[in-house]
Amino acid sequence: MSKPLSDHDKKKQISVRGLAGVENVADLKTNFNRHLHFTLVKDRNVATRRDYYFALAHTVRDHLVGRWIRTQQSYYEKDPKRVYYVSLEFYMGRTLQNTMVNLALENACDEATYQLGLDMEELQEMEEDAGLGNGGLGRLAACFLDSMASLGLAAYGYGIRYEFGIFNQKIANGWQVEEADDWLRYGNPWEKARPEYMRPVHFYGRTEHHPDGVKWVDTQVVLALPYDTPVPGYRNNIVNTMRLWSAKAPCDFNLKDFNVGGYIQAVLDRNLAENISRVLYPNDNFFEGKELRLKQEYFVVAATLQDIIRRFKTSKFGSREIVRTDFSTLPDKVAIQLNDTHPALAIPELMRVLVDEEKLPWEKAWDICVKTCAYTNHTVLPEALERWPIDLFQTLLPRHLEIIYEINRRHLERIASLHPGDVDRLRRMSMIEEGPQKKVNMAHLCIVGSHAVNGVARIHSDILKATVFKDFYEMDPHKFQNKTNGITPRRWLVMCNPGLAEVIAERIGEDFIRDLDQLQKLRNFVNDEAFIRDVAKVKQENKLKFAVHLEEHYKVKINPNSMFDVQVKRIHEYKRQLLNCLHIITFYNRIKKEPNKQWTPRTIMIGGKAAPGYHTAKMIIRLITAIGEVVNNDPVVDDRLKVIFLENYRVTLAEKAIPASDLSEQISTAGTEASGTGNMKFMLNGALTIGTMDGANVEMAEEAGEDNFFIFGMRVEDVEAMDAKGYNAFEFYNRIPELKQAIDQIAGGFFSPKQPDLFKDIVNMLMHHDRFKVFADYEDYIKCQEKVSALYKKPKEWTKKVILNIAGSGKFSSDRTISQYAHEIWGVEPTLEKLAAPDELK
Ligand code: D6G
Repeated sequence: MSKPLSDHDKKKQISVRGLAGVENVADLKTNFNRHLHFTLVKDRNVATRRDYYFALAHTVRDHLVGRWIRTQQSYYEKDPKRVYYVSLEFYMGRTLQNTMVNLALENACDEATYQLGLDMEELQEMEEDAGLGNGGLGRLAACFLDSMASLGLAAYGYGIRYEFGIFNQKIANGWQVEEADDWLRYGNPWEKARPEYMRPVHFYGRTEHHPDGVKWVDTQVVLALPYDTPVPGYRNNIVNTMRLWSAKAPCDFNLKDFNVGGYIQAVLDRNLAENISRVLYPNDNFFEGKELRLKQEYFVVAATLQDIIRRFKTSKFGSREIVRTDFSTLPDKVAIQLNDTHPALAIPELMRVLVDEEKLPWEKAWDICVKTCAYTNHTVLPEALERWPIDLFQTLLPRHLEIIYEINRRHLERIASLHPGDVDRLRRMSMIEEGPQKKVNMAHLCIVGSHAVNGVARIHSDILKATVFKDFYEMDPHKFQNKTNGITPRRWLVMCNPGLAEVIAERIGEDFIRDLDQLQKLRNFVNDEAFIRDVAKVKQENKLKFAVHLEEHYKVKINPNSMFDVQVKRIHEYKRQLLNCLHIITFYNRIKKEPNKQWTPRTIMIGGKAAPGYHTAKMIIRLITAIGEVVNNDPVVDDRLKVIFLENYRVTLAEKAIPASDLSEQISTAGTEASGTGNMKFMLNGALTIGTMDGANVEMAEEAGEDNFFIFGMRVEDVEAMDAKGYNAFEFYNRIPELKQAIDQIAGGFFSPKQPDLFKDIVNMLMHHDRFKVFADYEDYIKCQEKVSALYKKPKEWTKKVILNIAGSGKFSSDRTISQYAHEIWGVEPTLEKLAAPDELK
């Protein structure tokens, strides 16, 4: 009998990890040692594990450089239409493994580090996540960058280089505690500062109206310093740029005025200007009208537009130089995509540049602006919509406020001519909201200033047209589109689940990695015993690996044969982690009532961050940990139910948890989750979904077949009907004994014996003012969970449904999403052609 393969040998056999040619490995080892010596200034006697990570990162980075320079030069040579994806968030996670995957270097690096006596996975664990995002919106931007590079688009991501990303979540005595995310402490090997491209950004001041135009004067200047990060396409030699701006005070900051003796104070005050890029606002789906946030939003837009216009005006490569002065061709050369309203100021800023600086007539500038910009809406929750107080605008951006007023004046004039006398419509559609505090409605500004407005899943785009943006849809129906979100199969399959990628590749080849629709071919294997076995085996291996991580981390004994039932996403009332809690309690009570019944064991995991100022979300975390304390220590339950709160959920933890999950919880109230993208990651990685007909779940069920999807709960129409009638939590509480029991336990201190009224706010909310109608879906959810448990008892049937889900997940590749943006909004052509490898790599 041959001896079992080591982990290292197993990995080597995986073809999707790239070839480990001997020359390649020898070069990698040489370069690794060279970087350890010259870049890290260490040798093997003193090097730490982190030094080795950095040496490997620099070794891999070297392979990007030639391709990066070449790609960017080709854009100057060929002068294609460029796409600018502007976003306040880019939730990138780690970069090393992703780079190795896209450059086919993974096996070679693994072999090289192995020969050097190092464990590559351990080195990878040293990399900090680039956590410059809150959740779905920021991760979507990161997936889009991967797809845009993989599809050969001349695209850029533009955002802010926050010194502190999303906070690190610690759980102390069951409560969330925030820690600052000092991700740059040890340096970032993936970025390149470009001080030579620094740009000024103006704030405050006042406007002067002269016969020859408007001047914005007496402003305060902050410099925007760009840091470039390479974005490699999947094995096509293309490397695009993500450019993040960092705020820098000018050298004469605060020193110009009569401040004799104020030199030291002036230098200390540089912090004030540089605070602009200090920290990411940690709100998901929630608007907080803080001045510093408005500064961030203008900062990224003003710096980015200067770059866009510079590239538009001159395209210089060697002796060839294109100089453009006619701005009417701007929309032929530039597409600007606004990731939510956060970069909405791009619209008035572009108008300011075209009218005040380039001296274009208003009408012409407006036509260019609308043709260039497009807006993606990410939510219909009213508390998330940006509505900035006029006073803030007036002080910080006086010229932009004037421009918005003028845009609005013309907009209202048009409405008035279409609907004479309809004053209420004018009020509803205005960009300026009257009231005790006047506000600018940024969504209205975006719709009017863009040629395309899209939602992020079919149901969401339909809701936009029918409700929040109904008036706008009636006026300009041609603007409204849908672009169902997607995820990159490189990170979310090949990288995080190589075992599954490999068993798929063995059946249908590797082309599915660039063309995910090919997963459909797996339908042919749904009755193939060997394939069913392989898929189930990979899942079991992933679960065992994750169980080790959990046992180390949480000191709980995990039953690896239990169903891994996972809900990971930001903590939010509308996402209804509380409904999950009610199922846990119900399941617990049932086990206690009939301890000898054959229950399907579950390990239920919930993870996610609560915005630091969101009281209810923090209490939900406390409730989950409290339930865990009782359930996990109850000997009657034993290993049939465990409840784990996954601490510090982030991109890197998702990459470990999702491939190990059996059941994906996507249980928001219908009509509230715009799309979701976590849902897609689970589907692609072989979990079944229990979910409501909300967001992209609707299309996922359609692709997988409703028989292979656990759908429950109210549809949007039912929610609307209930709203019309009035939702009454007591009806459900009084009618459903198990629901009553669960609520009474929470309210009576069963899970918080030392502090019986700990959860009074949550209970009060659920009983009296629950906007998201948790109780109304309780009964159907519990019944649906019973079906899930029954199916899990039949492993083969379960895995067949898993296969049909994987086979149906091709639609949810961000390559499909980006191709649709390219054709239907940007007017550019995606390609799977490869760029020639740079000379040194031939
Ligand atoms: C990246 C790579 C570098 C290139 C630069 C171009 O930093 O090789 O020269 O982008 O920047 P722009 O001229 O397009 O701003």
